[in-house]
Amino acid sequence: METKYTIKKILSREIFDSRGNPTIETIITTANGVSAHSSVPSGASTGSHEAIELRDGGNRFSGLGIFGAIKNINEIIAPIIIGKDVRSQNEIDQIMLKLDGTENKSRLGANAILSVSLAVARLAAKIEEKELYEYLNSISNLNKSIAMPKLYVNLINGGKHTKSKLAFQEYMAVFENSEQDEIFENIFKVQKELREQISGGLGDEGGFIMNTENIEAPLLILKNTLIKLDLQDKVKLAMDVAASSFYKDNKYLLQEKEIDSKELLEVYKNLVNTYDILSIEDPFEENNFISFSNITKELKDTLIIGDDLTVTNKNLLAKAIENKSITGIIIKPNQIGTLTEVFETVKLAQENNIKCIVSHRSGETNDDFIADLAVSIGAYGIKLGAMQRGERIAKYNRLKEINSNLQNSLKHNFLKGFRG
Ligand code: 2PG
Ligand code: MG
Repeated sequence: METKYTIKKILSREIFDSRGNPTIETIITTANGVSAHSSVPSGASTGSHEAIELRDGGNRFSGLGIFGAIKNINEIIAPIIIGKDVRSQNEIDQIMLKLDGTENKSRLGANAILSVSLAVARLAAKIEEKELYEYLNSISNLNKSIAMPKLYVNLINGGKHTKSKLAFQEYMAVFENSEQDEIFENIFKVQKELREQISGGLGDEGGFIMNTENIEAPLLILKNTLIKLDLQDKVKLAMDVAASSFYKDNKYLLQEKEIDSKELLEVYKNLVNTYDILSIEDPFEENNFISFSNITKELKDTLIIGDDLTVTNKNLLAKAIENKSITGIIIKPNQIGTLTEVFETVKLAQENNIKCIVSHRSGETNDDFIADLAVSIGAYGIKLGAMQRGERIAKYNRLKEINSNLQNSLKHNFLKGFRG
């Protein structure tokens, strides 16, 4: 029997991401004519164990076309999913996993599958008249309540996100999760100050480009800026080194020198001694669980975060837990391909006290799903780039909106309680 929850139509089309590359937008409509959309992002420094992003190859858009993935949605996924109840997230995700039938989603494409998975969730929330973060929390099967994450603001871009010689990919300032209005103003102040000091343009994630290969220079400028603005007690620093991108033949190429993992560990120890570094992401190349364990053991006060190491995959996370390789994990839906699997990975992380940091990709759309996702799982943090490019701003603005919703409902609950 058809109800207001019955999926009636699924339509995908080509749109462009923030690098101007083709990506997918999917719009799903129910029997009563309500629809919701989603679109998928794309990485530049992708982990080699990520689920496959299906691209057409050939000449069109230098091979980056996604007509094949769109065809898979419209001709293979849609006929099976149409008629399902939009609230059956798990069932729909499982059907797509079965239809694909591969380990890494190479048949249908993780980009195709994810766009359907996320649009289904957004549509169900809409019909249930719930905020997306509330709905996600209710289906996530996690023991965490909703909460605002710390903001990881990527202020200086290097690595594969620029053409500069800076090997480390991201230098972030981490703003604590209290007093959101003050936080947004502090981000504004820091960016304004950096704009005065750095003459380069902006990288893929909206952070400034510094004309240097000195990996310490960004930390120094950030430290001095925070001191100048009297924010040194409220803001910590963090890095995504993305070490696989400067690793070759067992060596890391840093500032024109080849070093091994032991020497690289010494580099990190020195930096942590000099700067207030809260976390280091991907300090070693993506297959080296042992070097990750060594740094986790040595730098007890610094979070060691897996991204390319774990690629939001629960089996790789289990391996990282077994080896005590990390204390934090990056959660990127498009690394794994379905919302159900995202929740499974988050669950395993939370059960093992591994901090979750939800993250955008360097190639983004204006879709703000990850803001709701981060709040829904009570994530420790969220990575959204700098607060100065439209596709990043979309997510900051959604977080701001969620924050005022939460504050209003707190007030509301307080008043209700007060009135008895
Ligand atoms: C990362 C991401 C996002 P990309 O390495 O964490 O910052 O970059 O999307 O290019 O993989
Ligand atoms: Mg990373």
